[in-house]
Amino acid sequence: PAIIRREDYTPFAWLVPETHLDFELGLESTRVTATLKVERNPAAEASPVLRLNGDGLKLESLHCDGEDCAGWAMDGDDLLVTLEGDAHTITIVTRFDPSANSQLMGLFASNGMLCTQCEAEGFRRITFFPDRPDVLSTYTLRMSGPKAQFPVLLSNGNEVATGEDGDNHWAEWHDPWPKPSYLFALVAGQLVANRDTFTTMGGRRVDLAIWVREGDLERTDHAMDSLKRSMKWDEEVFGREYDLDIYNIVAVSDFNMGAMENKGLNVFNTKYVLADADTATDGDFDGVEGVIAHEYFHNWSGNRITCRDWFQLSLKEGFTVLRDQLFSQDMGSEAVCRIGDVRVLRGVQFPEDSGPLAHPIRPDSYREISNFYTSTVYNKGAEVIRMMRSMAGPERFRKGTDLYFERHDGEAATCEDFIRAMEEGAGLDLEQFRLWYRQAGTPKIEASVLHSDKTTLLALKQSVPPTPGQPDKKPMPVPLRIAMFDRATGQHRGEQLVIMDEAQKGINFDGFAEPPILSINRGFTAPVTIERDIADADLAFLAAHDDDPFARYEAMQDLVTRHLVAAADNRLDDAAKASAREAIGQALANIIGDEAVDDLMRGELLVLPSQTYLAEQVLLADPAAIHREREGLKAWLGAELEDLFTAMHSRASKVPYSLDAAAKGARKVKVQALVYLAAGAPDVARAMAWEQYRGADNMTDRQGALMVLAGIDGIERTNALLDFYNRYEGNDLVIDKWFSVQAQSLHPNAIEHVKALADHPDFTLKNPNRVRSLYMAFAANPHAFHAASGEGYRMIADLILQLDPINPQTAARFVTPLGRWRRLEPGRSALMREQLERIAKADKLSRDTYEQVTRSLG
Ligand code: BAL
Ligand code: ZN
Repeated sequence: PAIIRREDYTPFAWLVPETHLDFELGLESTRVTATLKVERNPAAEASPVLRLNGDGLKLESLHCDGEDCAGWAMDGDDLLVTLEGDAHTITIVTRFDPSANSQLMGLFASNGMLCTQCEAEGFRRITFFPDRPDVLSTYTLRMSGPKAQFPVLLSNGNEVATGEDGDNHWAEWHDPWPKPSYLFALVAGQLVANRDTFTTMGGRRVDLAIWVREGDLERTDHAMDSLKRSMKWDEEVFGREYDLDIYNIVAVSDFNMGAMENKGLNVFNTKYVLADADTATDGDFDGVEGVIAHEYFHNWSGNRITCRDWFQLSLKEGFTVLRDQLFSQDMGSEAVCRIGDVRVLRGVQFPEDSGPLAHPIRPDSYREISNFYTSTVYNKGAEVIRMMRSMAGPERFRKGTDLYFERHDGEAATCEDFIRAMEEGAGLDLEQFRLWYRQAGTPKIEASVLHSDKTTLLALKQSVPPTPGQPDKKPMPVPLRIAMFDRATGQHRGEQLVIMDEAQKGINFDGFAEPPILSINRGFTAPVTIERDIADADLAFLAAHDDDPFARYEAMQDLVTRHLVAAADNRLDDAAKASAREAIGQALANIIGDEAVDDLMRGELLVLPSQTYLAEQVLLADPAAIHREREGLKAWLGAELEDLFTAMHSRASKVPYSLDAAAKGARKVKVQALVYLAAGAPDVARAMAWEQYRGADNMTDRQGALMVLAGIDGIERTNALLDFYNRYEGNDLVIDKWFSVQAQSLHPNAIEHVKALADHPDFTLKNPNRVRSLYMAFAANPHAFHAASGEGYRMIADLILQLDPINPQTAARFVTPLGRWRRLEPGRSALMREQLERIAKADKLSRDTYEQVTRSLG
């Protein structure tokens, strides 16, 4: 497959001011008549050839200005039409079978309904079209079909006419806002709506509707509430008002992504719409709120201003992720949200940045754009814009975003346009900062405090590691919030923002009689790794006393990480291990007993660094050794602090269910207590978890207890898994949890369990949520996936080969866990690589999987 390069961008030779679509709908056969008004683009180099992208389409007929079209040819899947004049009307008829569309791109059937997904290049599976984001067109659509089968007919914009024709009915929709084809959407099916209204700051009344299958209606209130809060927040914080009279959301159970921001008609994975106490965890509730907000915010950052080309994806995604993060922070706890954001970044993006798939937030080339919907583009993209906000401050940042929205409204813009608006609007000099868009890799900052008499020097060093295609890097501007704690008072004298923009830099501090304690990258102001020269006792001090909650969390993580990395590397003798465990145990005991900390934050402070994060800290990781030490520490802490954990669990169990922060925090620390006790006092944990399971009046408690029970052999394990399945049979999203809990379990037979689950009648490769629930959970299982025999790697490779012909986009996502081979100890490294090579040799691979496998081996 061809490589597409950012530097090769040229504007499209033709404009398509109007697009008329007529859909004759059928699950097994849909006919589309597309009428495109085209005219030469004065801003582009003239070409008589109009390239209309297609993907697997069958052309039934083609007319130019009402006549048979003389000059046309196929170029692969694309249709090339040669045109003499400056303006024409092209009419194209295509027909396809939505029920056979297992890729879930374009128009597909799901549970008897029809639904579209067009980003990034799905529209070309519906009709021939310049399927690129810089071709904006005004869409008018007519669709018709059997009324009994498709009683609800939805598309972008406003419904302008409806009618009946025997057993058929039809609807016409018009979207007044010009948009690229990737934002087109159509839905037809048997759906019911949760309806509400929102009045915008300009007084426009907007009819809101969330469309679901009939039995799901009662689980849509949280989504609706989240939508209204998002609309209000975007007005207040970014000055953005909604611009249509209706806003529709449709939930669909077969979906590759989390959701899609189609103009006026968002299509959502059911996972991010449906939530109630009985079936959704607190994490699920937060997920719904965050994704509803994200898609809504795209209406401005993505739809009103879209991307010139797909290399600019972070322009809309990074910015929109930042907007949804700021929203969630305002809705809940700022510190806890920030910790969650950083956990995702470290768990997914940092490994991506240090592996074979590393790329800048604005990539330079791709073969299949679906492979670049990555944590780098999304989450690191958000961090990059967050750094601009930290440097400018919220008010100047807002001036920058105001200028961006005003200057580029209605355009297909670039990352460079955004940076320029920030420079002018927020008054920042971003010349060197542009490197964040060009360079991949996570910068490393080394920090040490040098003290003599009364002078203190903070010595900082920066390096950016080499990544594929980028062996040498330049230092980038890294904004670091820093504070120095005085040992005499236990306080710092105010924090400062240091922009570390060189390879080395020294900063002087006066007036400390003793060497101060460094608190650095407070609030995680920069997406970097920090290596600080600091004693364990000072980390313990910061874990107990830092006034920045993120820095407190960070100190605790550092304390544990250092110990586990050294222990896994066999660098600790018994005495050193014992004293490190004592120190960690004391720090955890302080956290459990600290009344100034709320439970939501306590729950974060108690989480041990993940195995992935620990593996990232070393050049060649031995997953078995890391696992052994991490579990060993957990067991030691569980046994040593058994009374504290049982008391915390008992206290938190008295808090009744609600969605307020105190109740969510109580549920979080209950699970944490069970996790430690399961490792250190399994009999106690089994009894407590079984009691929690049986008494649960909400999914957080129930799933938390099930997760613990799934890892401990005993009749309770069998009973809980059976009860959970029977209780929720038929509820796909909850049965997904049942699969995940078992696939992720540290139970010694997890591999056998996963194999059996793959043969379960409820398992199917056709549903991405179900595939992920079993196999993504398994690939994240630190024990089973890394089985020394290589069985775990083989199972993921088997899955990729089986799934690739069905759903290449989802199959390609499973290559990532196998791409870690260069960072593993030699035995596992060879076994993992062997599986990548086996996939690479397969007869027919999709473009998606081919690209990821070759890059991973590269
Ligand atoms: N644009 C694809 C889905 C999302 O990021 O919202
Ligand atoms: Zn998005």
